[in-house]
Amino acid sequence: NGKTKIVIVGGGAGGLSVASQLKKNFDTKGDIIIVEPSDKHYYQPLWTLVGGGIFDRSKSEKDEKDCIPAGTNWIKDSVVEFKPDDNIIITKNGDKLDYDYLVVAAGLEIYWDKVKGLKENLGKNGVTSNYSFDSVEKTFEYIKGLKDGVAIFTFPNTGIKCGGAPQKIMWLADDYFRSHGVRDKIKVEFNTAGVSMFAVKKYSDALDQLAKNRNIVQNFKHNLVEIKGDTKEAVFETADGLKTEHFDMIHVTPPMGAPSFIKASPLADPATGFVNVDKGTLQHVKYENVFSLGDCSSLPTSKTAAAITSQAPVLVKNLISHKIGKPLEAVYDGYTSCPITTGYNSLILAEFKYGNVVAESFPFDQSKERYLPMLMKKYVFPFAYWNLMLSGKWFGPKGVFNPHPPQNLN
Ligand code: FAD
Ligand code: UQ1
Repeated sequence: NGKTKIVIVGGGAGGLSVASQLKKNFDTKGDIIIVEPSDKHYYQPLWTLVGGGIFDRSKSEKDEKDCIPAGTNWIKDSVVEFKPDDNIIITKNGDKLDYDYLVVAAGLEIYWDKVKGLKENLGKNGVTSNYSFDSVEKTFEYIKGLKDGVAIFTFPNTGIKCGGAPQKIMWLADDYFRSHGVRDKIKVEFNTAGVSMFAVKKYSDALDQLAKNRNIVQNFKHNLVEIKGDTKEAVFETADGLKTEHFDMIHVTPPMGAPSFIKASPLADPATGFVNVDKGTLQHVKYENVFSLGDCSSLPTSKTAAAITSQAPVLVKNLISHKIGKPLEAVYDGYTSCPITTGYNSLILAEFKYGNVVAESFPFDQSKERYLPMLMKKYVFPFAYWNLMLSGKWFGPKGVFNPHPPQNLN
């Protein structure tokens, strides 16, 4: 009937950006449907600041219904199966939905079970994590309450969303301990399964120097495998076998990866389980009418909301080009950004693209700690997210410049 039916899986940062940009800039002459099971939408980047006691967690949460772009349709259900050969998805309620185009933006799954004892102790016995709305408030409670002892911050042996977040909260805690006169009685440790502080050398070097200056113990190739709540012990896999350490508080970044329903589907990259898309066009490598962006995609860049500001316009442009029979010309360069809070008044703003090539927006050296980007993290980015990005008007470093020429689909 000439109508184009676009189904978007996931109403998070990526799904809603795409829905809004499609709706705003193109007359799709059809339906944009968002399948999203959650009543709530979260601005997860705020969780670092909530964990640091700067904002209340309620500021990171809105009702999903108030975030769904006008003129699009929300189906409150979750997808359990993809049948891309038949252009169908199947939902938990048992409904079959057909589509002309499918956009997959279902985020990451957090594997809380993969660290023994973590689920049982989360929010208790000094064990916390900024990686969930439910536990994030405990982080500041434990930071505030610690007067002496050992504070451990972990990084898992999987890829994660926001590669800097495991240490952002450590730097905030270190600053808090200092300004409250207890730092010399607390040992602060960064125990990472990785081999460096950050994927990009420029920032990694700056963070190594900072760790020296601020007396942080860095333990590389330390993978958290177990939490013993009653004795407040953490067990790490290391090159020399298992190592048990006592903690008074521990901030855990849990292992995470592709959602299982994606992993088990024909859309998955067999190696990683993520939706297997072309790293430039964001089109699926096998199914031409399937696109993906954000954390659940195979795009080989650091998974952030900032990255989505560059991915969404590329996806939308290419989807429309495909629809009108034109070549897919928009190309994503891998842009991503990680605002690393190094204290309550300072931040290192990492920005880079594919190949870990530095791509900074400002005319100063962003690997130096500064106050201005901290103000952006606290006020500009949350405002831009809620008021501009979710409604299709924020393009990251490009600001509110709209890269789409309006286009009629028919
Ligand atoms: P999400 O925003 O996670 O959305 C996924 C959506 O899919 C969810 O609404 C979910 O309910 C839905 N879904 C899941 N399963 C299904 C299903 N079966 N069917 C349908 N829908 C489903 N990014 C930055 O840019 N800067 C930062 O400073 C920053 N800091 C961070 C700090 C922390 C502590 C965390 C946790 C994240 C941080 N991020 C940061 C990362 C950022 O939040 C994510 O990269 C971003 O939200 C990814 O968007 P997404 O749409 O891919 O996934
Ligand atoms: C960004 O655009 C953004 O989106 C709202 C963030 O919030 C999640 C960010 O953290 C960052 C770093 C950006 C990138 C934007 C600029 C101006 C560097």
